[in-house]
Amino acid sequence: MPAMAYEKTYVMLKPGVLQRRVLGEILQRIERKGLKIIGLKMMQIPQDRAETHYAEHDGKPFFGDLISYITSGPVVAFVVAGEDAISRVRLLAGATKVEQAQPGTIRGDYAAVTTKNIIHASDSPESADREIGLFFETDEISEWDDPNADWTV
Ligand code: 3AN
Repeated sequence: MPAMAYEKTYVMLKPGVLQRRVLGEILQRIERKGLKIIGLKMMQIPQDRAETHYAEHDGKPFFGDLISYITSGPVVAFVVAGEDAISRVRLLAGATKVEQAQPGTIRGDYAAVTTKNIIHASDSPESADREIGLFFETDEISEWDDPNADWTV
């Protein structure tokens, strides 16, 4: 198994989370896992930034729906840090396609439609750097000392 690495990842709860009043439940799953929230905000994403964020999907049949959904209301965005944070949040999130998302995962438990699959989480260190830079200013991220580090590393 490759060595673990301290990572930061960009996590975004899509519109629908606020309307459904499930923000706390989803955030709790990330905190309970022992990951650290080091950035947190609510925002309405402008169209052009949404297109930059999802640029790899430009031209795919679901691109228009994806952009209109992600800009349809406020999202709640996080920078999450911890050992192997990228893959751990992806595991908590579950598979992209809702019909493959296992019960017990966030998508498996909260999403019925793939385009509206409730959560975004960076898929690589390169994506994480790019996405954190796209949505967070440096002074919006606060690293903090963790007195519970013995439980999480
Ligand atoms: P993930 O969010 O799991 O990294 P990506 O990057 O392939 O998955 O897809 C980005 C977003 O595009 C997904 N969260 C989902 O909302 C949407 N999406 C991806 N594939 C499809 C699809 N086949 N049909 C509809 N929407 C899709």
